[in-house]
Amino acid sequence: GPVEGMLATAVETAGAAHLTLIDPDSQGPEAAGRMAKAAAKGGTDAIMVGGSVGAAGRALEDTVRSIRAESGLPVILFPSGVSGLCSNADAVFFMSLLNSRSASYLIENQALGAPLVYKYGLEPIPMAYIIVEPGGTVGWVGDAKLIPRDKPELAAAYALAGKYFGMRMVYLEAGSGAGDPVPPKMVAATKRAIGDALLIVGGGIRSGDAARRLVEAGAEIIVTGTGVERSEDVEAFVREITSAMKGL
Ligand code: 1GP
Repeated sequence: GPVEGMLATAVETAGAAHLTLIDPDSQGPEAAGRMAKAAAKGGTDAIMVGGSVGAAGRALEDTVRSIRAESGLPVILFPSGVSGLCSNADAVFFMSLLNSRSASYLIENQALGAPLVYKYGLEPIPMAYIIVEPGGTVGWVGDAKLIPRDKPELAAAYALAGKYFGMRMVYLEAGSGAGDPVPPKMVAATKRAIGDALLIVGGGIRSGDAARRLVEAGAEIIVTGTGVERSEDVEAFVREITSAMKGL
């Protein structure tokens, strides 16, 4: 699809891509639009919209509308369940939380959501979602059997299973606001395992140096949420991350 193709092209041309995560529960639609516009100026490639709690309904739709209008960037939904879908986004990370203990996050929400993805005309981007320690809110909500930080081979095994299921993207998640990002060794082992599938890494990335270390280890798409939300100067923060990680 067009959004997946755009991300693949960004990775091919710049070596890596950057996604800004905006949680509709953290600010109003107008502020979300302003953040997205500044992030676009800072070089982000697309906006992810989602959150574990309260990212649904009217707030979600209005946030997506404002982001698209202000930034001109594609919006990719990052849903925690069926309620994280809406009709005015461009695409959806159609993901399974592979290390969840709960059928709900492995396949049930996906089955209930699939007809809506079709009806809304959203571009589904198949993704293996894997949560690593400490895991944060999403680890708790998603009932994840967290991958220990010193077991890169376990992350790589889940990721390879996702690739064999046909998922074209793998997301290693440390949890929003994590003290430290996913360890570079785990990123490297995972990238070696999945070959041409795209590797997304997020959670706790707050500096250009951190983003660069992860890209050097094999990450192709870097996600930042909290850093953007807390930043006084969103454009400068995003520029720090994107300039450190692109063209390596
Ligand atoms: C959460 O990985 C993302 O799904 C972003 O994490 O908020 O720590 O940037 P941060």
